[in-house]
Amino acid sequence: LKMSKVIKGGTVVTADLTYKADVKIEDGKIVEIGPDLSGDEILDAAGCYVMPGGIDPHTHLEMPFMGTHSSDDFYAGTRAALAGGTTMVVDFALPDPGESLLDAVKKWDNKSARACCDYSFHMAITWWGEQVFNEMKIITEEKGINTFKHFMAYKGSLMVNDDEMFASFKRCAELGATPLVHAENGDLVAEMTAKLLAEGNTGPEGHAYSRPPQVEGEATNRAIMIADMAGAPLYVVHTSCEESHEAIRRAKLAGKRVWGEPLIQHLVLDESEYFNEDWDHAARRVMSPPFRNKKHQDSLWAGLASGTLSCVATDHCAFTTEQKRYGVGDFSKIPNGTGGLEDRMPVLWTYGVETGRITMNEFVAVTSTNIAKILNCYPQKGAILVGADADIVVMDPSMGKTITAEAQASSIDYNVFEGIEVSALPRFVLSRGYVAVENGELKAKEGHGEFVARDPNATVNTALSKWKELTAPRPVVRAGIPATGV
Ligand code: DUC
Ligand code: ZN
Ligand code: ZN
Ligand code: ZN
Repeated sequence: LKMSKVIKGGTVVTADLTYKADVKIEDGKIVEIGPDLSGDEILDAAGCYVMPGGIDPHTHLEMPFMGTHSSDDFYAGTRAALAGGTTMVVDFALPDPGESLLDAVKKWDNKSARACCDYSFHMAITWWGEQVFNEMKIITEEKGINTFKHFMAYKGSLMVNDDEMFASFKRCAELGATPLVHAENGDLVAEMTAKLLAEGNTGPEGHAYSRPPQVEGEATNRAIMIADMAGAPLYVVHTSCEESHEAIRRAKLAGKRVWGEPLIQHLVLDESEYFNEDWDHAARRVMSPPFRNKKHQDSLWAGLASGTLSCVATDHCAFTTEQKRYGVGDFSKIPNGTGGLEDRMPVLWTYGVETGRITMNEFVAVTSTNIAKILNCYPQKGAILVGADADIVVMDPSMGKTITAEAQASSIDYNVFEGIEVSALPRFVLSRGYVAVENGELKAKEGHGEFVARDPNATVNTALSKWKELTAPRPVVRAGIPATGV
């Protein structure tokens, strides 16, 4: 006899429906949805919303970066995820320049063995050559990775140039993969940084001065046009400003498959954080892109409501205060990154749903369902449907808390959302049927997480015709010799 569980008495909320129903789970999958279900174990969801578990499409766990490693590894990071109702994370396998993509996957396989929730990988393209071209096929067809990330910033380390991006985007289109971009103009950032430092502007606020919205808007627009020529769709990570959002809106209206991903940090925190007199306070909030002003925040919220922006992520890349202090006297040496995995769902609920900026169904769409579709793992993930994985968050709007670093699962010594009150928290979180949060108590299990393989995406190949059209042989209209001579 199988052990079954029933989530009882709650309101099911999906990206398109809200209705009262019980949800029955066996062998890690949803087996029945309906009224008055019975089972071996009952999880009382009275007064709660039963939603697909969150998917964070953008994390950097134990990432080698800026002379150090991000502090939350797959164990600490996925515990934090589960504590906040996120049941799947997508991290970036990052080859060193010259390194085999397959070796990078092996490294990330090893790191992720400790994961407490399910996970997948994007593959970063940090260099270009025949080997990368060839290995992209193996990565897509045999390793279950159909997304490739390109850094347009971090000149001298992770950055790729336009010709490399163009080659990689064309390869993505051929393979049914989706390119991702970190869109900031790396050349301009490098120049701005050098000028600021030369003028003695060495504090954390210099980081924000060096990366204004223009560098993001320019790079976003450039990546969109390159993707369009390559016949590939495009996913723009951490869209933080109106300039970038505007380029994405324009592309969508022109019929291009382009998606934008605001971070919970950019939706809620603003640039005034960098002008705090406490160096540590400001440095802890240094990330790329930097926090923006209220005008940009309003733009991002409007994008979520209208559907021009698709997914809310964290870019979780946590560094301790000690690591942040590598940048004392030179902001360009402050490791870039902030945490957020544990807080994304409750904070978005509080600032989005509670305020009426987005509906509950839109909340589910932008925290889970939309990205599951883009990544091609829907409805295994991102759905409350019979046959789907039982990755479920039972949100309780009668639970609340003040966010503190002291109570967090993340391993770092501060929290950028410190002091913020959230108005809903998970009563239960299920990871493929395993109860990882029970009545608010975290019971994450090391190594429970499994890799989610994602097949090539059929929607990508439909775009290939564009590249074929652009490269079709052109008519020779006239021979190159003038009739009368010159
Ligand atoms: N931005 C960050 O802030 N950290 C990690 C990488 C990135 O692009
Ligand atoms: Zn290392
Ligand atoms: Zn980035
Ligand atoms: Zn990132």
